[in-house]
Amino acid sequence: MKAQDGMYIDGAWRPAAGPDMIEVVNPADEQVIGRVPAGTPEDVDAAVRAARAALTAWAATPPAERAARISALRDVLVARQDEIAETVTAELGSPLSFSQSVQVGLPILVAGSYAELAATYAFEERVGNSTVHHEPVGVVGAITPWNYPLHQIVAKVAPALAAGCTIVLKPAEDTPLTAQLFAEAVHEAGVPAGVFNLVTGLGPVAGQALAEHEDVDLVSFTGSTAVGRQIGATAGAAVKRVALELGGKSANVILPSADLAKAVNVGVANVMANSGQTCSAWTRMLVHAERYEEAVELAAAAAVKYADRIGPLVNAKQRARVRGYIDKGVAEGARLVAGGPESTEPQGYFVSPTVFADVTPEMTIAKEEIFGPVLSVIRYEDEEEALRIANGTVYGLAGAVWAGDEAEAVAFARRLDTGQVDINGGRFNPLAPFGGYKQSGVGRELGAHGLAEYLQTKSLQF
Ligand code: TXE
Repeated sequence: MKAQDGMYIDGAWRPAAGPDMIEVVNPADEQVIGRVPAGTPEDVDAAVRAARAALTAWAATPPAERAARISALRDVLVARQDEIAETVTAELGSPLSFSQSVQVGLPILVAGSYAELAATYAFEERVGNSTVHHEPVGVVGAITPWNYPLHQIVAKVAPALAAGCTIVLKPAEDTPLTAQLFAEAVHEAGVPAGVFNLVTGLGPVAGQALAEHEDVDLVSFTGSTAVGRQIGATAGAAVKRVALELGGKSANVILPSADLAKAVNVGVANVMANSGQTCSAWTRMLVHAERYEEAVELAAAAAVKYADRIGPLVNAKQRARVRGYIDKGVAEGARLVAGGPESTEPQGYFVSPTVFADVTPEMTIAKEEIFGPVLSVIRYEDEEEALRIANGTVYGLAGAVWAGDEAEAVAFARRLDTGQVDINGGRFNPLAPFGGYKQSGVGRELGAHGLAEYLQTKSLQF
């Protein structure tokens, strides 16, 4: 695979400060497909200085012109979508059709929505005798994970550009090639030098240097709760803005009046998509006792069909982690009805689509984010118990409610402590805010709420 051997800083690819490289591995066959430089604090510092130097001019650029650059960026992503999808598949392992439709398709929609929002957002408003100005926060440090390599980048960079911020991106070390293609697209789109900068590297080195850099005004992080906690603490100590999009353990609540087969099949598809490496995945399926066994059978049958359709997990560490959870599920007494810790593939970091029945809310697999193709089916006796179980987690990122009547599902969804709920299946909306209640995070991405994360307000009274 094509790989740049430098960092994209101040509008050009520049040699990295240090000699170390990171190997990029294809998780489907465990072969090395490229190498990118491992950034040092020196690289991060150079990128932050470039972003700072570009800030005043970009912040003063009329929103319509910023919108034109984001629109051009979207067009380049469209023009290069096949190449990007192939790269995502090579370094993450997701099937090519999924890379095309979701991994690249969604960020194209998101970029388009921010081109529009940048042009139409009320950056200035009159409130009583005041004028309120929504101004860019400043230099943004964006740290992104590997599970949706392009989407996670676009969900931060597009609103930051729209707001008039400048950016330093540190993408996940597992998927840096997609990030390099994104940097090329930014360049092709004519975004001025220094407005967007890319430093590849390891989390505890380049990521930490960016999160701790004193000239970064806002850190926007998506990843594990453990690292998010640390970044939040560092930002708190420095009194700087932070946005955290962390883990989830979302509930798929199937109410007795729902179309059971549809709810179960869509629910299983949701968990198996991207091999379960989705923070918003509906990993706990809640079914009424009366239809519980029927649901378990449907779920097991549906899961088996994904055996030769899902990709591998991103790396050996994630596979070991997911297998560890499956072993724990068995050890704690859950009933394995599909899959298991092993895979049928001779090579690659595959795990079989797995379904557990008789899962109770106290079990580890019902409490912790597994981040693999593993579904827990949980029984409830009445609606109040379903609500207690659904809300009985430290997380609150997403979820689903199914009922025969939409109003019934909506009423239940309003009682869930979670940031986003799909009613009877739902449909992706790039303008709907996405983010966590409780320990799933701080702040929102997407739409006008996502843009507001990158703004600070100034009021003038006269
Ligand atoms: O995450 P990390 P990992 C969850 C999921 C998964 C687990 C571990 O449960 O199993 O996290 O995944 C950078 N300072 N999610 O280990 O380490 C790192 O380089 C600054 C949920 O891959 O948090 C990468 O760019 N940055 C999730 C990013 O943080 C640091 C998506 C995420 O990596 C750093 C991914 C440090 N000290 C995992 N350490 C979601 N919410 O979608 C690492 N990083």
